[in-house]
Amino acid sequence: MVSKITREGTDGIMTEAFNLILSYRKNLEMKLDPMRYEHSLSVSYSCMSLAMCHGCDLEKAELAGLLHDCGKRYSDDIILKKCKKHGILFSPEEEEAPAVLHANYGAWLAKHKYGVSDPEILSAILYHTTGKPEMTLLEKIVYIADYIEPRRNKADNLPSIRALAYKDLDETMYRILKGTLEYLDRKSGKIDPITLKAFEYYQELHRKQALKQVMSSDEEESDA
Ligand code: DGI
Ligand code: FE
Ligand code: FE
Repeated sequence: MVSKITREGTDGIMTEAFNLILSYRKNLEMKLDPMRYEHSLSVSYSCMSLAMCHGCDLEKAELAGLLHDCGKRYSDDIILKKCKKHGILFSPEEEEAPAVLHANYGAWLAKHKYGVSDPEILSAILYHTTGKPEMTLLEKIVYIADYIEPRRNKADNLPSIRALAYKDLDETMYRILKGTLEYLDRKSGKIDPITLKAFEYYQELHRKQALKQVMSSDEEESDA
């Protein structure tokens, strides 16, 4: 038997933030198709587990994860029209890669329809598809949770990426962006320059880290 969610948390405390989460869930369940809604819940929980591991604010992670795909309620064509109608900024390159536009529209909806004013959450929604160089902890958590959430089944290397996500967020960004660019190359998809810049940034971190490891193992050998 499925019991109703009580109006109190398990420890008896019903926070305002949790109330808001429950009302957003109800709204998203009506607006999104069932699998997209399920994915949104799954990303929200994955964000919280990554936030626990990496020391990020749990409430922000939960909310950003839940709303990250709130813009994905229409086809790419309609999303483009909505962006134009509401004066939502997007680049000509984004117009050519319309799969990324639900993030722009989603950040706008989060601000104007869901009343989210926290710039960190809005930015995590805006960059959840492309990534960008020098991402904040919350931005990386949402980007990565979107890829590794338990119901996702997009890539063969998911098990190793999932494990890595709980150890090293920057290296995980590098691995996911590399896979995304290879995927876009295979299907001849237009690459948004910001996706490429994000990849180059995390590739550089990956190289520096690899070099550091070689140097320290050289030092260990010469000490022996
Ligand atoms: O909305 P989701 O399906 O949960 O995931 P998402 O927001 O990461 O969108 C995934 C799609 O976005 C995936 O098919 C790859 C695509 N994508 C990411 N960067 C680019 C891109 N597509 C194009 N055309 N260009 C990009 O730079
Ligand atoms: Fe998305
Ligand atoms: Fe998503």
